[in-house]
Amino acid sequence: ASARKTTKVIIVGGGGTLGSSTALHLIRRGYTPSNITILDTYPIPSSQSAGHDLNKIMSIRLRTKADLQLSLEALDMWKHDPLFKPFFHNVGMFDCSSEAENITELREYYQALIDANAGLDKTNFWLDSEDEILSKLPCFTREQVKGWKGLFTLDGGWLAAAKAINAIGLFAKGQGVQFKFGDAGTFKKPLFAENEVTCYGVETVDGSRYFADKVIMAAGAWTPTLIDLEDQCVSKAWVLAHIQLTPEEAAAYKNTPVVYDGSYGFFFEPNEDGIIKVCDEFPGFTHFKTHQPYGADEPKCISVPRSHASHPTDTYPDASEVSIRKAVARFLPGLKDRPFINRAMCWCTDTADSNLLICEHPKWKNLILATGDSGHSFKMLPNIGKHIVELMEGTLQQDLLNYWKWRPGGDALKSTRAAPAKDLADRPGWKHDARL
Ligand code: FAD
Ligand code: FSA
Repeated sequence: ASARKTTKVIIVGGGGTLGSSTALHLIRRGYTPSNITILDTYPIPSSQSAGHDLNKIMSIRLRTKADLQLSLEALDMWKHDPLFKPFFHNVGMFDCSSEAENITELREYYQALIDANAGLDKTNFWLDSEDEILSKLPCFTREQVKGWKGLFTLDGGWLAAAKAINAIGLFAKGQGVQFKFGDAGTFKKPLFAENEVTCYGVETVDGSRYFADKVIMAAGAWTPTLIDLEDQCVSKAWVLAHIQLTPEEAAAYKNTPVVYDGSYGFFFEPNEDGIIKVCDEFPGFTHFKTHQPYGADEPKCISVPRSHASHPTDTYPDASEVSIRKAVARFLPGLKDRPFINRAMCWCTDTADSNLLICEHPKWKNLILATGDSGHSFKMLPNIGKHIVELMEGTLQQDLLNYWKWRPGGDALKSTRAAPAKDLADRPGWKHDARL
């Protein structure tokens, strides 16, 4: 406990999802807030964080072996923790399809949830008929849901994502955490003691130097561009679009569950301003460039994010417009020709097996990686920081240590997705200025 009072921690990317969660759990565990420094390019909630969004899906996922534990912990905190509760819209979620193969997979997934022996039979239901589906989705038409089947979960819904990170930021500021943003908060390189092994701080782009006992690298999709991760993470963009509804239209969709179909994408009920977010589902876009992260002997080919925040005039590929329109036609046929008011790309970083990468760097003591979100980690905002702090303190449970260890090899370009990501440079319609 006394070590917690005096240990200094720097969180690179502390304005984002995993980083802000880490700051919260350091404070909750008794670290002295003024010994915690959050560095980020943008003020918290960082506008280039993957979590800087109207909404994200919450549901129990079983994609990796750690998912059951992590999503049950997260669900409990989204429901009951006073800091997070206001941001969970527990409207339910419908995972569905009308394709035989996908329906079989969804049934297996439903069965796996029941077999997990976590009481999930009380909150998960198989919807097999149009009537059952329409009872949960009254804003859909019978014609529209013909042949659909799927899993309805009461544990699901959506998270007001940027607002939840903002709430952590306000709490951390109130407690006296130190913040540096802009060039003063943008990581340039780690700093090492004379033995060249013990990391004791960070230099930022403006030349400032910050010193600490532990440095947490939680820079999301940017992490592999900052520190050589030996190809364990490949950063990829996904896309989203917004549709503006009138107040009358929005009222018709109020409290609609999140609807997800892996062959199309997903959408969320309108927010308080009548805005609906729609995403397509696909294996992501890379942006490969020659780049030398710290620790690499020479420049290498790395997928480098280009954030919407830094490049607001960038477009997305024509194919994205087509597939998001297809999702709108599937879920919201009455709005299929409605203009999109915002389009954006949002960056995550995949590992080969979709497990996170949360470990001390094998070469450098006290430099801790907290990344490899694999495009599904927002839902863990309330609890992931607890495990990052456990790793830092050497008390992380053995199975999580093993899933999240340094593990070069494998194919992070494909990861556990249907196909490898395609590069933005080859995608017609992707327009951007020359600046990186
Ligand atoms: P981020 O939240 O992106 O944080 C990284 C931080 O590092 C940022 O704040 C950034 O500004 C900062 N940074 C970058 N470079 C530097 C530097 N040089 N110095 C200092 N700071 C730096 N997950 C779900 O659970 N449910 C969903 O429904 C869902 N939907 C998604 C939809 C889309 C379109 C996308 C793209 C992702 C979605 N995700 C979802 C995934 C989720 O958003 C991510 O897994 C999660 O937010 C990643 O968190 P992170 O902390 O690793 O990265
Ligand atoms: O339930 C979920 O974890 C949804 S994550 C949403 C998403 O857009 C993915 O569908 C996509 O494949 C990528 O991982 C980004 O996040």
